[in-house]
Amino acid sequence: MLTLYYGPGACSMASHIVLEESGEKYEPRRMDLAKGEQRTEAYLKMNPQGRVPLLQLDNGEPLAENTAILPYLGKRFGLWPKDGTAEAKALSTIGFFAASVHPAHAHVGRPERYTADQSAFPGIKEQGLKTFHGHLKQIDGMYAGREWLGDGYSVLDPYAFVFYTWGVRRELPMGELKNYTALKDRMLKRPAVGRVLEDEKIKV
Ligand SMILES: N[C@@H](CCC(=O)N[C@@H](CS)C(=O)NCC(=O)O)C(=O)O
Repeated sequence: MLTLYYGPGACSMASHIVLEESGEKYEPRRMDLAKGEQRTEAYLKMNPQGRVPLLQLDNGEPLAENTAILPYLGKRFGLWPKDGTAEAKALSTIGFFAASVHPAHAHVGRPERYTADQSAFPGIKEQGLKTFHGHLKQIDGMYAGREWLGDGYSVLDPYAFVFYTWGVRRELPMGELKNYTALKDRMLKRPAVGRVLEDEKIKV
């Protein structure tokens, strides 16, 4: 059985949604990130980066990083393209999300990662928010004229949905992003998404 270590409202929500929709029995392990549960010795043995998500595979081995976990879950549950070119495009999108969109947001919430000089925090946060907002606009463009980022619903869409919830959390004018907001509304119609939002206590 798979075990998911996740933090409420964190990027792990994408894997949480996929697992909840899969119909397969899995063990959800909630982590209190504010209390630093991701930095305990036992957890760091599984994921030396001290981050969620972490997926413990059927054989007990840990798998870290959204860029690996989401394709793994997608292949397991039929939410991943089979064609080589489509797969490369999906990987390109996941790379953009993990390497650009997510770190932009980290500048807002975790400025201490980028400088020890606390007087520089406001500038880092402000620029991070601008960059993050710019990426959300890009994602809005990616949804223009389509329901899902791939040929059908795939693991890319719950991942995109996570960043929408972060935009709401940062009080960005998300309603202006019409295509992205329509994606959010489509996601909210999925019963598993409702269950995950309720469990993680996230309002969107
Ligand atoms: N590159 C990692 C980043 C994961 C990550 O930064 N997770 C955040 C939550 S969104 C976390 O665990 N933060 C806890 C911390 O920084 O202490 C991935 O994409 O899986």
